[in-house]
Amino acid sequence: KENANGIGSQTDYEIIGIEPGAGLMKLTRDAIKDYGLNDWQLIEGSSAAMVAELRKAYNNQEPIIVTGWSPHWMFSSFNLKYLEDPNNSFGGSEDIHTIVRKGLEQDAPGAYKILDQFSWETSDMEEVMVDIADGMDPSEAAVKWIDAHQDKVVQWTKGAQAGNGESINLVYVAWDTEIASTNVIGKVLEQNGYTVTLRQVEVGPMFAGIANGSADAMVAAWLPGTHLEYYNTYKDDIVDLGANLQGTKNGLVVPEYVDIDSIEDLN
Ligand code: PBE
Repeated sequence: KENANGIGSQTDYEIIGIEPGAGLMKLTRDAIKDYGLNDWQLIEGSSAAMVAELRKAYNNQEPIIVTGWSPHWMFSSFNLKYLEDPNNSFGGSEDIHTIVRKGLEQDAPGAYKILDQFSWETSDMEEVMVDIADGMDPSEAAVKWIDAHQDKVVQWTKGAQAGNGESINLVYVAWDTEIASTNVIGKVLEQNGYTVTLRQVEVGPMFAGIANGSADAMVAAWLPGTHLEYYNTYKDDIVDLGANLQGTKNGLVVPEYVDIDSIEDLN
């Protein structure tokens, strides 16, 4: 079997995915069905492995198809494009929400207020992501961003009571977006008197941890689409503080030099 433009055989009919539980993986499985891409296989792995494959292919100017999202530093490091999605399998642009456990407002009102007021732009997040991608330690990159953007941090901490060393456990998944945001908000909480732990988990346990109270907060819920199933499962046991960033995107991504434009071209 060979599709008309040869992209299938050039890529072994593989779409390079990320962590199996990621919302993006479910959206990609839906897209494979919606577009009838029966010959194609979605490869499970990790965000880091996906980027490593992309880098390798890119350096050799070889065709590759990956699952991708924005904001992401890879769009500034490589010339890439999203494949058009006429069926809208990946949905439109979304927001990233901050979600905390029930009772946090009573137990640590200052931390709750800071988490509630946390909100930034794609360009802010990308600044942190680029430094981390260039090899800076995430906590260092966070401090660098905080020092350079005191105007924003002052808004987040406005009116928030300082902590007295209370511990705040933040959970996150090792997606580049969330490594950046979690490190920044973690440092801000620390600078305001809290003892902060960052715990890296899978996406299911991230939601479950907030719902069962073993974790205090996360800033990593992509809504209304990507994490809808997790959200619906846990919505009665969590507190949704709304968007901390607006305007994300999910999709299939290829280097500019790959000669297809639409997911339909994979058929
Ligand atoms: N992502 C980045 C995540 C959310 C953050 C798009 C890889 C996902 O669940 O797919």
